[in-house]
Amino acid sequence: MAKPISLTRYLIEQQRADGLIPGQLRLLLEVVARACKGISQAVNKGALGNVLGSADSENVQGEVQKKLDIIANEVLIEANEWGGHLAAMASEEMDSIYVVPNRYPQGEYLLLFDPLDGSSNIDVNVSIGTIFSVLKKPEGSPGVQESDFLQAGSKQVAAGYCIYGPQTTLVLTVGNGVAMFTLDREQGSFMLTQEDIQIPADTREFAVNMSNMRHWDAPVKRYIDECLAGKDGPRGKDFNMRWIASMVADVHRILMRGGIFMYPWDSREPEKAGKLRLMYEANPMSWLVEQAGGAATNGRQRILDLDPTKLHERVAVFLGSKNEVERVTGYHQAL
Ligand code: AHM
Ligand code: MG
Repeated sequence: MAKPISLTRYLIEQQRADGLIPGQLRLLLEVVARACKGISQAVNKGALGNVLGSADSENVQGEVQKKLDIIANEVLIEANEWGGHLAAMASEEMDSIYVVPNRYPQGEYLLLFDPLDGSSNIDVNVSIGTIFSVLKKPEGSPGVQESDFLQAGSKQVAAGYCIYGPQTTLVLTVGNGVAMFTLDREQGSFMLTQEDIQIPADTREFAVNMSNMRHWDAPVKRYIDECLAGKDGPRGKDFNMRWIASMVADVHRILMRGGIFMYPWDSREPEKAGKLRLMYEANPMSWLVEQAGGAATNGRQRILDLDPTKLHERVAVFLGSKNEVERVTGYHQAL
């Protein structure tokens, strides 16, 4: 059997092979992975660590924060602020950007994260995760502004997530495919367990919160109606449904066996956006999915081409198996 490869060794080999990972970025990814290990420990302790339940606070979106939302946010900031690789961070759980304090050296990267995705699953012992995205600070601008973060997803230099499930697994791209690392708890290291992950272009499985159906736009209703019609309908095949309500877990399943994930805009939203956040959720997941041969759109356009106008922008999301994403996108464009 081949010798197991640690995340550290994988990143060093990538750095040597194609220069996609400069030294500072490698350090950044190692630090993010270390922070995820810390979050994983807190998640595993659950009630024994007094980490379950709500805190007495709301985030900028007006959502009640869970204790673990806050703990995960702090772990990521504390791990990343002193290493000299970052200029600033932005998080789903913070109103504005967090500039690296000037007692530490400033690096050239920007880190964005959803520290604890799937918050509604924390207290019920269902998989949750951390999603992250890395951008380069635009050259020539002094200091760091929020506007430095407003870059299209196609500008990401690294993206990934860590899922805290039956295993703790880190999934990563730096632009040359998707690799998966499983946490070896005895060693305390992430070990490479799958490389070059590919999403099949066709699928018989969709993931969407069906309880919102009456609020959807016509193209989404049409797509789901046709799936539900099964083998006697226009699609000529039966479909299965899964909805974990943790984007990390739903996207992880799609990376492992295909499927389409949808969080469409619905008519209760005044802006034509969805629930999910462009910078912390949609962009990193879309890049991972595209790197695995899948597709990701907001129903009309490729997500990675969208120019963000604000940090906490929301977006409709359709991602996963290419032919299904193209089909539902085509239904929107045909309107
Ligand atoms: P969160 O970041 O506050 O946890 O919210 C995002 C989550 C996604 O992980 C998941 O796909 C979605 O919200 C589930 O929403 P719903 O409860 O409406 O089904
Ligand atoms: Mg989230």
